[in-house]
Amino acid sequence: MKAKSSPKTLEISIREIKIMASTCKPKLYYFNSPGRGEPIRQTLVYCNVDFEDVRFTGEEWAKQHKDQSPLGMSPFYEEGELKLGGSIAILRYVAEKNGLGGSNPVENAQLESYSDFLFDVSSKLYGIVMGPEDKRDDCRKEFMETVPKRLGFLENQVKSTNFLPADKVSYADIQLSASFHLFGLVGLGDVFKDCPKLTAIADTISKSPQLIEHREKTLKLPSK
Ligand SMILES: N[C@@H](CCC(=O)N[C@@H](CS)C(=O)NCC(=O)O)C(=O)O
Repeated sequence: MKAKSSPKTLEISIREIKIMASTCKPKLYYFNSPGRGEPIRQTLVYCNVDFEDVRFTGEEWAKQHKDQSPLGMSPFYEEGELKLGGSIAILRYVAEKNGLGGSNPVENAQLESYSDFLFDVSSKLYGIVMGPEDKRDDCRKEFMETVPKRLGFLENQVKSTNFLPADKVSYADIQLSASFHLFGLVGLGDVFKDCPKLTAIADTISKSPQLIEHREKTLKLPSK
């Protein structure tokens, strides 16, 4: 019979994983498109984290990466022995590690809810840029009809603070700024026109020199 690990052994191995995770160059795996990977990329870039931005095609995903990912989905993240799947979990992890998480359980919960909201809203872009050609105009129309109202709810969440949801930059602000930039790139920036507070946050984040460089280098206007 195999010997069970003692609590002490377990404790050491968890500590070792933590040490390895803190010293290894992280790798973020996602398709060569913005999608659910982009807020994580931009958070890492904003925090000047030296990471490997592993990008692939659909074919490469199926052949090489799907089985390598912890939950069979993309994005996924590696840092030493740590393998993490799920875009919100990865985003939250890299943000907390780099000082962009919440300061207490309430802020943590608020951040996660805003992050989830922003992933949902941004997913409405897929039909417009990647859907069947003959359906794209309808998707665009639906986007313009529904997204401004949804963003209005988030706008109302920004009370007297400068950022989401407090006075210091968080990963939800980076994600907001990434969406704001992307919507603008595909000619949908008008959805923010009645959201002055969200626009101000996005503008502040977008001034980061490393984000400007990353966006210029990696985000191209999708061809129609
Ligand atoms: N809830 C997951 C959803 C991930 C997801 O749907 N990923 C898609 C790409 S955006 C994917 O991996 N598709 C390929 C597959 O399922 O094999 C997350 O947020 O990470």
